[in-house]
Amino acid sequence: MLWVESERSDCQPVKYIAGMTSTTYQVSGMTCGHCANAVTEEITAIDGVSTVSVDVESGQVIVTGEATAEQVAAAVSEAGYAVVS
Ligand SMILES: [Cu+2]
Repeated sequence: MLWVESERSDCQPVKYIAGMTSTTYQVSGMTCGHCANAVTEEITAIDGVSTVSVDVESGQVIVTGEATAEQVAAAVSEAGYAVVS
């Protein structure tokens, strides 16, 4: 019979690595790779942003880092597009 460790530990799954929270935004108006690049560049320029992932077809922009929704919306409109949600 196997002995199974049942002792409780303080270990917990790491859900959030500090500064690495990712948020998904819905952006309207992007139609091609150029649009995606423009949005990516503007959002990447925000302090605290680690990665930006843009899916042109779905309009989804996934931002990893500490940017606020306001900062992302401002960056997206700077690029010429709009955050829908
Ligand atoms: Cu385009």
